[in-house]
Amino acid sequence: MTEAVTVTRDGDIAIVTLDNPPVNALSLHLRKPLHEALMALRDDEAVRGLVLACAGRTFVSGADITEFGTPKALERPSLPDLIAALESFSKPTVAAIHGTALGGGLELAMGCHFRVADAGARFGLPEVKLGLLPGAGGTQRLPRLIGPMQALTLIVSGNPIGSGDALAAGLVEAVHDEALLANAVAFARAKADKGAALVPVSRREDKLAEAKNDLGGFDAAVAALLKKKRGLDAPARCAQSVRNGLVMPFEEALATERQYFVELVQGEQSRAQRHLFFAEREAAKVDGVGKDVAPRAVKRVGVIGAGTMGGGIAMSFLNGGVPVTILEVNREALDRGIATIAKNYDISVKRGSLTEGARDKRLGLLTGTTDYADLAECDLIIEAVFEEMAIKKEVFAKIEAVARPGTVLASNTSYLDIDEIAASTGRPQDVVGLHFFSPANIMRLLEIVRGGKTAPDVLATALSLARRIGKVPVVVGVCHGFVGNRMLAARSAELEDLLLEGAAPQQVDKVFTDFGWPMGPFAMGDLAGLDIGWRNRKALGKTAAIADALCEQGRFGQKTGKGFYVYEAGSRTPTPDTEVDTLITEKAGERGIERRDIAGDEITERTLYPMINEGAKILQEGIAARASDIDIVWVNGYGFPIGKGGPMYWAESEGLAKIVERLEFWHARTGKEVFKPAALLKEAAASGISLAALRKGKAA
Ligand code: T1G
Repeated sequence: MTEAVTVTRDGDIAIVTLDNPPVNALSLHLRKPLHEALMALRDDEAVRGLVLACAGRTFVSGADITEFGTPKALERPSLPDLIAALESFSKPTVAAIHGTALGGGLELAMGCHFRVADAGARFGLPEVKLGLLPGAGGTQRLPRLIGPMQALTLIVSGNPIGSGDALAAGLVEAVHDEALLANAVAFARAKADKGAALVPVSRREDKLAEAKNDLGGFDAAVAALLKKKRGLDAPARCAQSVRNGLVMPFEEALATERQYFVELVQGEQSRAQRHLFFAEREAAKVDGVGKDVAPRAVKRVGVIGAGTMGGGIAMSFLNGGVPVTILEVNREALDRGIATIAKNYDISVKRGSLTEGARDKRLGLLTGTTDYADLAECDLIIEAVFEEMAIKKEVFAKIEAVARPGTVLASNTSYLDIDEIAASTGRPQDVVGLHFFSPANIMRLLEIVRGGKTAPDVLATALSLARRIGKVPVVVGVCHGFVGNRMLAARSAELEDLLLEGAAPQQVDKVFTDFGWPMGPFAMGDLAGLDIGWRNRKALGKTAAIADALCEQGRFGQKTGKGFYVYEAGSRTPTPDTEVDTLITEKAGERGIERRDIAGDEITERTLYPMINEGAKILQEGIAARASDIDIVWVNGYGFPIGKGGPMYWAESEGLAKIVERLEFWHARTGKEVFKPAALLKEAAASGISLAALRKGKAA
């Protein structure tokens, strides 16, 4: 075990180097020796300045999240103790930052008088993503360095900024392309030689002045930022703590920040969001695909189909800097697809979320063709054509005819059997499912569908490519709908009957939005287009009384201005429509159904509980290796509220025994399969062992 803290000298400048792999988190075994070193160096007269640096790939990435909820987190010296020690120095202290200075790592660096960064460094306070707020002075010191408004945005979003933005904002004093440590030492020495007055960040007030005089403007900015954070406690606390710094003395605002932190870290939402943090990393650990399995090199990707999905998938790769050859059946379809991609980028440029340079760079990576032969140079080819097995097989035959040996052959199918597709080729080991979620360039989830013969290095390639383009990968097994869509079908199974029996679309949707979903199933159907489900049902010989009737009237949802709701011209806001209520009443009457008032709990029990039940069946069958993988699918693919940790995590807090009891009630009452409790769910409920523990990491 290397020393967590080493002190070396460059003349009269002391260099304190932290080394706590893999990301230099501020674990207790690091905090203790660091505090001792700082106190010794502070009083050492031979030392005229101090540089705080890190070994390994990154500067401090924050507090050690694994310590939260354990005595170690509370054991001193705490992170605030370390920062206080730094601020007690009467000689210049300089943080030398490479990699990512995040959370407590950035807070530690702000305890120094100065910060010097490597050009590739990134800076952020991502605590809000863990259901927390920066609890070691971040909400007080960052505003003093970059101003309250910029600090507010960075803290409430939790997103990092690069070294250029950090320099421009005043977060760092210098940025270097190389020789970071030597430059940091020279910076410290120059400050020591100059003998300039050293003002700790906590004593700097000038950047607060403007906001102090315009609290109304600040509050308006807060309101705008919190709009998208509905139902979450941490963002509001982050904003309140920054505001406290404008109206309270520093020490009082700091103490209040600590109080907010203690409240949040003990709260259910932070526990759920910390669960998701580790779950996302667990999901990338796949049976038989260890670090020894090297991914295949992917220099260019072929995308077949330039429609909504194909275009979005192409953009996902372009956004990650991966060159794309996109193919369509004819020039007109190809030009339309490429024009849509360009238009989407133009919209981002207009919104200010993309520079013109970045747009041009991404479009410069895109090549279009109508000739399969042009795909020969691609290392991975993914098809996003019509969801029809015969068509998929036809396309795979064409791909196989041109693809080099070793090229990965992927399908974006949402439901279909990857093994059947693979068996139609002569190279099933190269075939994998890459299920993107619409809009593919926005949604972070990527279901990697592992066929029976998919080679381990093909999975490694898919996992590595997912990370490269900023997607969250989850490896799933082959079944109809894999993990997400299979559970979505279970969640949707009762929707029609709930309407026929007495619920209104807006009532059902409100139960969902009150739960924390971005929208309810009927509004979602209107957004996606009711005609898609209608076409799928017809292909499967299935019917849905109300949705079919709406489609027969041409009410496809937002795209036609009417669906389950009506939409004023140009508006996306759903308005309940009495015509729909009349239609539902008519359909119920035709079926002799006596309509009744339906309580919210019943709606939850007949939608979310079958979804949990299907998740347990998926675990039982090994389609998902872990319960937490299912949580990652739903949070990143369908907007399951992060403050509830994902469906399987939420089910444990809801109580498995209660869920099983209610499923058995509805199963007895209706006889429907969707309510028949899964054996694994009953086992977990009866034994008190969590689903996570019962199925931890066991693949099929
Ligand atoms: N604590 C403990 N373990 C951590 C960790 C952390 N802060 N960050 C990462 N790990 C583990 C991770 O679980 C994985 O473990 C391994 O390190 C590599 O991580 C007081 C309270 C730094 C950008 O939220 O964003 O400070 O799976 O796979 O892709 O105000 O890790 O190998 O066993 O993600 O290169 C705030 C969280 C904490 C940063 C590197 N800080 N980390 O990404 O590697 S709260 C964060 C990250 C706080 C203060 C508050 C990323 C990374 P394993 P990885 P990566």
